[in-house]
Amino acid sequence: MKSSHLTLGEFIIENQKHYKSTTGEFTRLISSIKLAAKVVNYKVNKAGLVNILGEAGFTNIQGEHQQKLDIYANKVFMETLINREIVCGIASEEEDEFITIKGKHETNENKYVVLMDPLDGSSNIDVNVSVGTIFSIYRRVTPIGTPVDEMDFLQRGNQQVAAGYVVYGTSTMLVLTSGNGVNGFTLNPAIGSFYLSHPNMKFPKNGKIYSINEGNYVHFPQGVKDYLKYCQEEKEDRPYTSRYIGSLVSDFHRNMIKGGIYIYPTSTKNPKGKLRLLYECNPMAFLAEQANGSASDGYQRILNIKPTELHQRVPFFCGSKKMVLKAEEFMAKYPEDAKYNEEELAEKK
Ligand code: AHM
Ligand code: MG
Repeated sequence: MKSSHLTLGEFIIENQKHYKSTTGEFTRLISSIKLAAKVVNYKVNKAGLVNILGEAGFTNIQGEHQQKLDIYANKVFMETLINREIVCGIASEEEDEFITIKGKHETNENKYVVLMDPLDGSSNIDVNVSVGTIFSIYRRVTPIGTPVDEMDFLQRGNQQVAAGYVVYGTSTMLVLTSGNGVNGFTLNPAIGSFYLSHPNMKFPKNGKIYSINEGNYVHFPQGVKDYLKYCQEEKEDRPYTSRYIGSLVSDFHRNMIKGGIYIYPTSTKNPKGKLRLLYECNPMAFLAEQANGSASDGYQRILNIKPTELHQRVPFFCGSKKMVLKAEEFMAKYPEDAKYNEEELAEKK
């Protein structure tokens, strides 16, 4: 079968054949995410037409304004996963606590937990700029049949079974890894199916795009300032191009195709960074590594960080391997800046 004729469903089934002891649970889980993504896609694309734009008047746990579509997307993903009883727990950027999913008879025999950012970059919706959904899947560590525990969610990113994102862009794509490379599927809206359009996606080893909110420059740590100066220098293949959408999924997607680095560092305004380890950085880091890229907090591999809380934030440097390495070289000159989460670790001890 030609790759372009392969749907996401068929692709998963074909690839499941390679795993022994498969129960079909994973296939059903991805198919639920796919379904929820199609529902959200429909709504996102109608956003200009219906009265769904604007802030809903609530704030999430981080005190940020939630847009109506955030709430909608959260509800759709939650309900789809809960109603189909295919996971035992869910944690979402939009929920204060994780959700335990009970089975019909109060027991739940499922082994996966899902963590997600249902609609990332939602401040872009009002201006018709691409947004995305990010998800991350782990096998629970507590016994099957018992209620899930926080430790099922606070696993290192290197334990992820699968991760992916949906970008609601000029076309809608679902990009997925289950630890065997990264594949991109484009939604054919006429038929409602995702087709394999970008098999085996890879970051170019090096790139010429840097993506960062430079408006925060004065608040950045010195290592980041030095790296930015390096990007702007007239030398060798530099200056690089600056491209920042302000929508992680879209910035990542472009950089994976063209070669580049995305940075959301610590700053005096956000001393631990802005992005969340569990809902944003870990899944994107898993995808990046599976696509020959790299992801770091400036000093260490994102996927090795031991999470201490659900809504933990970390600085994020992600993209083409050589660019991330270079940024780390600049950061290494300021080792004291690696201690951004020390106080939190001390509190946990
Ligand atoms: P969100 O989860 O509240 O949407 O925030 C995450 C987003 C990322 O998609 C994006 O890269 C970043 O925040 C933009 O932040 P800023 O406006 O500070 O540059
Ligand atoms: Mg987000």
